Amino acid sequence: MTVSTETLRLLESQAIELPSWAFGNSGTRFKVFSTPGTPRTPEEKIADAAQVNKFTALSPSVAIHIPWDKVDDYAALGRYAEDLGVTLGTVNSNTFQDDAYKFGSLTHIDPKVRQMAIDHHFECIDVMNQTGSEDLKIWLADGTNYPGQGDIRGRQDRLADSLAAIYARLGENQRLVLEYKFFEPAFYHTDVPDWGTSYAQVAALGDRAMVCLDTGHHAPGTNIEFIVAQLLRLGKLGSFDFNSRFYADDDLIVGAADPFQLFRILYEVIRGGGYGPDSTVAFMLDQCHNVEEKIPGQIRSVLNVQEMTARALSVDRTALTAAQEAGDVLGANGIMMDAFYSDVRADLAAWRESRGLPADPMKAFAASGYQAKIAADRVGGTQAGWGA
Ligand code: LRH
Ligand code: MN
Ligand code: MN
Repeated sequence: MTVSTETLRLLESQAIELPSWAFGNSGTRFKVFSTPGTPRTPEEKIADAAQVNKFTALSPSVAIHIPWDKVDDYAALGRYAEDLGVTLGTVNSNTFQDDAYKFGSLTHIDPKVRQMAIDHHFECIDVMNQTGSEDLKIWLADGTNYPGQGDIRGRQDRLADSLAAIYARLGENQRLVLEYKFFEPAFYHTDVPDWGTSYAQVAALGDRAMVCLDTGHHAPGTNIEFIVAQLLRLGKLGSFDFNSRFYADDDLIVGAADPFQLFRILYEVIRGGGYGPDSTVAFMLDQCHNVEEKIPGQIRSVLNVQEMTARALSVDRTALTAAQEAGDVLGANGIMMDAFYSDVRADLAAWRESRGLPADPMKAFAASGYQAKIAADRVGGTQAGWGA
């Protein structure tokens, strides 16, 4: 047996939130391919997300994006989710699709546009109050394309003011998580480009403001696990948006492009106290499935996180510390690599079965007939796209 009983015990409570938008059709700026059975409503997205949890017991909550998941009655949407065995999690704001935000949202030079963006966040907080969601996630498309286009410093000051207004509206059990991204859609400068800016902005707000780290939002070659270690050290790592990338913000299946990077990140999460029942770090996926099937794409993703967490938990930390203290460079590296190369799949399959879950959730979902059923049932209406 490769996986220890202690590791299995620690895996029991693992929870990875799914993004509702992963179940809609998505693509590149060249083409969006549609898939039979793609959800047409927020309810159908949640029903698909519930399938992932049914076969893996790994994803008990679903993140929503407003207005993509706009409904009349959010409390009813929450009850609908609960009937399917999941809850509604993070509420994501969206200030990147309205014409009014062409030159920015929370940073906009015009106070009327800024207020409109702040009001949108107030609306998101109202949604959270109805769904019982604890996290408001803010990602801004704000930025400029050309040097001189905007006053970089002034935009930072306006961002601070806008965030303070939003933060003041949060309830006692609610948090604000600020996501950073170094480019796109703006190409010269982005107003929250890196963890340092996000940290500076949230640190000024208070204890319930944290940083969200999306693994696809860094320049190639960035040492992401170092950022994880630093944010945990500072008590400011709020949440992850997991995905993987080869080139830019590819939003591919987590662990697909660079499994070793995922291992290193999860090791630092565990090392820094960011994993387990006492941690407040929220694990989420932020992915799009352009050419692969969406529900199996999400199942594969949560299993990748589970497998890599098992490997990261199995690092012999006592031996590693001893090797580090002795200056044993190759010994220390060997301990990390031993854990990374350990194949945990058979042990995890047996463990799943012992808990009444399918040994192979991918196979079990394929055999369930759900995909064929939704393809037959969901005819008419407009399929949800990346977003709505
Ligand atoms: C921005 C982002 C952010 C959005 C999501 C749809 O690239 O990662 O988290 O909310 O994509
Ligand atoms: Mn993201
Ligand atoms: Mn992204």
